[in-house]
Amino acid sequence: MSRTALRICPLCEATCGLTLTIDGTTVTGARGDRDDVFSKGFICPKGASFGAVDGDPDRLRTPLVRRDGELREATWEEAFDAVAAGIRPVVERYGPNAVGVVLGNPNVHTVAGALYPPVLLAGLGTRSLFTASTVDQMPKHVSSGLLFGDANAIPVPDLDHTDHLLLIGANPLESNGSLCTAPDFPGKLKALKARGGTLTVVDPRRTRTARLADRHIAIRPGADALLLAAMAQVLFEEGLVDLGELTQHVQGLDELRDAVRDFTPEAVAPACDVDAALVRTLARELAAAPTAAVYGRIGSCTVPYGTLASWLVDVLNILTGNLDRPGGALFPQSATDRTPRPAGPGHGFQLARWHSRVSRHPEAKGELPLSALAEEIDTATEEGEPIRALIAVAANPVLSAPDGDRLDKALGSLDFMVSVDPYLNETSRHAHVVLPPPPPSQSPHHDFAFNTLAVRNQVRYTRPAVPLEAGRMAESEILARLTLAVTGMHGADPSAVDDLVIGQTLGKAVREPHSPVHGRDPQELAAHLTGENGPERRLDMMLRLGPYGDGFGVRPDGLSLAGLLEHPHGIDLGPLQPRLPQPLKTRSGRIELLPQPIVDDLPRLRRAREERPAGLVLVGRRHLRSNNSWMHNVPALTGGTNRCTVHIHPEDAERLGVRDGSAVRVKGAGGEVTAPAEVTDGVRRGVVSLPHGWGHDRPGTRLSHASADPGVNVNQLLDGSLLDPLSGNAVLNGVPVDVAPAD
Ligand SMILES: Nc1nc2c(c(=O)[nH]1)N[C@H]1C(S)=C(S)[C@@H](COP(=O)(O)OP(=O)(O)OC[C@H]3O[C@@H](n4cnc5c(=O)[nH]c(N)nc54)[C@H](O)[C@@H]3O)O[C@H]1N2
Ligand SMILES: Nc1nc2c(c(=O)[nH]1)N[C@H]1C(S)=C(S)[C@@H](COP(=O)(O)OP(=O)(O)OC[C@H]3O[C@@H](n4cnc5c(=O)[nH]c(N)nc54)[C@H](O)[C@@H]3O)O[C@H]1N2
Ligand code: SF4
Ligand SMILES: [Mo]
Repeated sequence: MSRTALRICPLCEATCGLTLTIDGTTVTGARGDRDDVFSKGFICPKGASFGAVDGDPDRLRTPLVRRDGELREATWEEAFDAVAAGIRPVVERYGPNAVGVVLGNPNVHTVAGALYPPVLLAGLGTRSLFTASTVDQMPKHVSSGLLFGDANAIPVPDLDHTDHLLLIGANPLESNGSLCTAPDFPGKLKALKARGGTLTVVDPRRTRTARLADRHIAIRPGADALLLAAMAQVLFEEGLVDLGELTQHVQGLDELRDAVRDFTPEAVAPACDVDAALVRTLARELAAAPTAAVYGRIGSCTVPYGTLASWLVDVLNILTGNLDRPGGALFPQSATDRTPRPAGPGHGFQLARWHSRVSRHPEAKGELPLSALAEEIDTATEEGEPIRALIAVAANPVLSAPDGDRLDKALGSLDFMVSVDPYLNETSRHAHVVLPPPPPSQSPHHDFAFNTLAVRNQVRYTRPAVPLEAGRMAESEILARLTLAVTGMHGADPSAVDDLVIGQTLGKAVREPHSPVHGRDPQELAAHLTGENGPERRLDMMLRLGPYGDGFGVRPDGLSLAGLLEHPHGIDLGPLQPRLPQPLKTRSGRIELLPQPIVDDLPRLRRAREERPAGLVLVGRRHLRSNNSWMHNVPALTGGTNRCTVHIHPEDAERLGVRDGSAVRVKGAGGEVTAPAEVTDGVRRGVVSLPHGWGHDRPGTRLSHASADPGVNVNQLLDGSLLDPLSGNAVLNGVPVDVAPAD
């Protein structure tokens, strides 16, 4: 007998609602949920393969514990005993910084990943935190921190209403969007064009997104900050700056005008390889559009000037009056956001409060660069202890971070490592304990992170579609028990972690004058919480305290978990609305247009006007049926055009004697790899492209399909030394490489 169940898709940032078909406890089908308030039936090939991803026979079913050098199946009790015995002595002997924590991308796609790592970090007190953010969007956090005083206040392009979208270094037709949660991003771009709007794409590759555009600019990789600075310069020079409603909220306009004065289109054109006249046209089009949004993603962040480019994206939105207005770029208001405080000056955003031990990289948002993880493990200094134990949650840095070979070796040298991961892969194979979460069908879902980045305010929650299989442990419980084990409370009831957070959060809320529960008794409030378990009670609390919440009875029509459960397809909370000045947390209480760290970094960009790469440079790419490093084990999602090949322009191929399909050797500062060439004019001259997340040929993994067609690890070409200095973000694009036929 088959049945259906609803499940929000966790496989990318679009968060589509799925209707799963379930036979017994097996997911046998997935289709788009047409009644989903947000995704309205959209699904992509990855979502359609939910059953295959969920039911992969290589997923681990029980914990693994290393004994006599080998990972063997163990009970949960044995596994957590081993974690406590492995981590505590390191903390006690060398201090908390000797324990590293690595948080990978899927943490933003799970309830557990949103709710527990913050408690684990607070309890452990380590500064050795590394996450996927520093191989991704950290530059955007830093620019938002500097401009708005809040690293998480990221404006989102109003896709449904804008008249003009300037899209930089993003390929949503393959990625389905990022830092812009929009189910059916492709459909939204087509709708933009259908209503007479225009789409401009800046990308060194002629991507599927670029082919949809009215204008595609094949910029030289890494030069976007120059292009954007020149557009700002043109807006000032031609009197096109018009802040509109924003004027009252902005400071530093005159200083900004001076700062960009020497980034003329003529001065940047050679480095960008974009015509000066075209730069002027882009600026004029942006200013002339009734509404417009500039949006930048991976190609604008994972480059040497990532923070400057991310800052300039919002500078252009501000200079054209498009920030915080419908059709422009707005700040979403999520249902689990904290109760909005009244507008006014805040604490501001600080960088470099501490530094990494070996290369003295500044922290950003409490994190150190993932690029520095290997050296923080393998290099002794007088500054302090190296990392001797590691906690990795949903992370595969051996493939996703620069110089995987060095990290691979470093992980092998640790005193102790624990991985929370469903697979035995390139990273978790080094663990002493592997704690496998259940597959997504057995897990609840709510998008704590992506609702703060969504193009429409809405809220949805799905309970597990399939009951927890015997012997499985919910990922929330795994992370709660892990938290207890590493903070010296091994064996305590895992609900203690949730009770602690609930007690602290409510205790704080009742003291805040602007909170709907101001002055009430936290214990009385806690007794009102509903839900079947700790995570549900915490979701209930956040919804009720949040901007749409019932305020624990103050607004009877407001949101609560019970109310949300009555709407299995979600609740629509309306289009994005202007919110300024409320989101601002700068010390001035205004948007600080030209913050000092940006001023200090601009000379570097000035020098970049003279830079021209001598040889080829490398960029990445994503395939619609991929997801970073962990979906190559699903046969339904591999093969066809989803291959680990080197894209190279026909003219470069001919000059180098590279034939289509032949093997080419690509060499970078960190090493070399050999992969088949695909000669295509889909990349511009001077640029080659390899996808990331491949290289599944290391021994000791359990990835039967992926290891049969392993591909190569593009990140081996990097040595980890190239970073965006303000954010510590790895430079993954625009990296110099040598290319030659392999024979
Ligand atoms: N060259 C190059 N490198 C890149 C990029 C690039 O564009 N170019 N992109 C970068 C970006 S944007 C990112 S986000 C990073 C991603 O890099 P990582 O953060 O390492 O993420 P993934 O590669 O997705 O690997 C995720 C891990 O989580 C596990 N996992 C899957 N589902 C779950 C789950 O539900 N729970 C738990 N606990 N674990 C789970 C997987 O088995 C895998 O081991 O890669 C970066 N690396
Ligand atoms: N199918 C699929 N979807 C995914 C993922 C996946 O692996 N596969 N990963 C998810 C994750 S973790 C993320 S962060 C998002 C990323 O989402 P996107 O940013 O949309 O991802 P990409 O497809 O890598 O697009 C980046 C584009 O930047 C271009 N580029 C490279 N260098 C430069 C440059 O210097 N300047 C400019 N202007 N462009 C440049 C590349 O050619 C590429 O087309 O995707 C998410 N969705
Ligand atoms: S677009 Fe993303 S969220 Fe939607 S079905 Fe595909 S993978 Fe899932
Ligand atoms: Mo990412």
